[in-house]
Amino acid sequence: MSIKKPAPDKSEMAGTDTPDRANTNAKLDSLEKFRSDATGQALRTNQGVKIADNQNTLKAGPRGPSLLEDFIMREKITHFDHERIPERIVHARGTGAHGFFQSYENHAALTKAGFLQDPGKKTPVFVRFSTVQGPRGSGDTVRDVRGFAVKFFTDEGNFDLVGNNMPVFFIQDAIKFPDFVHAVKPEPHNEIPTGGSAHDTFWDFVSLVPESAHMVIWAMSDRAIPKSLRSMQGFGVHTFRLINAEGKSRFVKFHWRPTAGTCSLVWDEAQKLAGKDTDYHRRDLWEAIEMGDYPEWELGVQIVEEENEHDFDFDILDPTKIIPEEIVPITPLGKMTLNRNPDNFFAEVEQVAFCPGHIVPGIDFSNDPLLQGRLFSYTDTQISRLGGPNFHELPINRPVAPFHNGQRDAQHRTTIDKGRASYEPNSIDGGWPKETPPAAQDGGFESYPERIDAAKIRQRSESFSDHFSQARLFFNSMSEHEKEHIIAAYSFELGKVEREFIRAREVNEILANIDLTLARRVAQNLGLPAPVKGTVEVRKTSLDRSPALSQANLLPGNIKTRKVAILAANGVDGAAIDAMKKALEAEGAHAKLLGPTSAPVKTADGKALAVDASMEGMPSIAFDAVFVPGGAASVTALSGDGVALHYLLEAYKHLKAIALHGEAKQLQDLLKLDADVGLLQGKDVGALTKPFFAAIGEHRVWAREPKAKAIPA
Ligand code: HDE
Repeated sequence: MSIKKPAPDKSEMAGTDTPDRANTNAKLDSLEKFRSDATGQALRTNQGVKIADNQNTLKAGPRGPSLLEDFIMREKITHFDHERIPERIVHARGTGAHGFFQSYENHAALTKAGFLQDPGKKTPVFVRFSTVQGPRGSGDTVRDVRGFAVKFFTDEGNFDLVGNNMPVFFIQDAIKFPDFVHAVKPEPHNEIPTGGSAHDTFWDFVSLVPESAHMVIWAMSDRAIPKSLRSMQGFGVHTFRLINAEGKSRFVKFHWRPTAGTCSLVWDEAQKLAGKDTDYHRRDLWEAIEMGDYPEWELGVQIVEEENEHDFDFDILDPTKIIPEEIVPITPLGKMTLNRNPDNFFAEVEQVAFCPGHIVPGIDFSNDPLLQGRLFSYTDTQISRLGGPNFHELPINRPVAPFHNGQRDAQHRTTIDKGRASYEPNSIDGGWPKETPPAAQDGGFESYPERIDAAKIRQRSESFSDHFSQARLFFNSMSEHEKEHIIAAYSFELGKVEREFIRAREVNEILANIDLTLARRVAQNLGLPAPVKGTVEVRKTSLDRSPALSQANLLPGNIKTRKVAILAANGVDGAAIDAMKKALEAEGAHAKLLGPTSAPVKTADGKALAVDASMEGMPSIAFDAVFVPGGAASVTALSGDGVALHYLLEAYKHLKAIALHGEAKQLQDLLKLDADVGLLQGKDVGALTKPFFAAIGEHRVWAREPKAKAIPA
């Protein structure tokens, strides 16, 4: 007996829905925001042929072999077999969003770049954030540098600002990049570790390469575990040039400053999140945009006049150096807002192709040897990653400015070029397309005519030789808790290094040259002898501290978009929930009601409240703060619920603000937690909100940290 294709479920056929099913479908329909273009369309092959049966391969009889002639099955499987493309060699894990950039004013005095001139103009952008070390599927919250790549679709062509969330880099010359990346990537014999630098090859390399010292201390700081992609600064890293219509060039460093402030996770939280929610950063960005909490960054530049190029005690071409903001303040240029999630991750986030060489008239490169090498690398890598030189035709990469030239053919060409002249000059197509002299209105790109008079030589400039002063400046500029985190991070990472000589080299030849206390504390944690002095002489520099480097000074002064968990069980005080929710909403913050399970909880006065999730489903690590409303029965239930107690202990350990209302004070006694500026209790929700919100606004209760260490992880 042959087995027939099952008859379609009648309830799925239009017009035959049961009333219940029809209701559910209508509801799901109205929820579906990411609708396919194929809605209402017949299933067809890539050749446009309608498909009658998508369930069964063509076979010689119901139990017989499959037939090669089944072009429908072969087309489908062949396409599937080739669905993956090579992931990025670095920055493979990432996510992206669309938005726009708007200039604050006309910056024509600084640059002729059009998108920085008309304040009324909204230039579309696409941003991709990434980690560096891990593969596509690795965790978001690992200790790593974050990529911060912005594509501006300007009327004069694409400008890519391909930066990071740290202002310096590990190496000074591009020729060292493959060595650095081989050292930091998972080790070649066993492909371990995924998404981290706590392993021998990384520390072997950086302990042998002192120019990495400054970047490594940034990577051991809280900057490497950002709270969200929305709370990261971005940096162009290299020195660039801005050039105005008169041809005047100035050196600049690009900065992105999030209006939501800059802050980080704590280490235990970051590690747990990497397991409990691999997509934590990706999800946060996605949800913020869906909710209308559009993330914003201010773009600014530090400007150095040409004649002041050599005025610093470092070389502005050296990518391992910052220009401290206290020496050259940031001039704000405009604001970027991200307001639209991608429609398709692969087509947009995966296929977007950035390149520092994508610049527009009014912007130019400096001679930073790392930047110079990058100008070659990015286009080259896209050719193997995206399968040929036509990646600029992919929708996410296409400039809004039209492109016409004599480039033709190659893999994946989608433009149908017309005409016979694919060369220039020509006379048979009227000479088109033609060059535009730079001096003309909307003139063509012109490189800055920098005078070069030098020997062809392989040599590092002597002005690049101070590797420790700025690492020391960074450490000295940290608040006490940030310093402790840095010591803990070096100790953790080096503790994972198997070879003791590598640990010792990092401590004695790198850390001891940055700061002896740092070196000694790390040595102590590793059981190594304390270094007595550094191996290189300390250089005198013009600045000892740069407060702009400490995240303690970078908070926004509000609690906008912060997330608060409300823990409740049956018998909860419903009015307290309402009051807290209202107060949070008024500040632009968000609350989620969590119960022991996903079932609704009953208030003391008998109302059923739908919960957003169970406490297990949305752990404390996904929130900035916790509120426990009163209600005797609810608090008694939570007191006997291990998940609820762990919730509070964990939030306490991660230094989050906790407000206990009414009877919920019992939980503090039960868990033996000392009240502090962020662990508050009170009978009146109205009175609780002020100190509670102030504590949330401080991001974390740093003063609690020594005590929190005693709480089991
Ligand atoms: Fe990259 N880098 N990089 N890099 N980089 C890549 O290009 C490279 C460097 C950065 O979201 C690759 O398309 C070299 C500094 C970001 O798609 C590759 C050198 C900075 C992204 C490449 C550097 C960056 C990349 C891999 C040393 C901060 C992700 C895939 C000379 C200013 C872009 C790709 C995205 C990606 C090469 C150093 C930022 C291989 C040779 C410094 C944000 O071309």
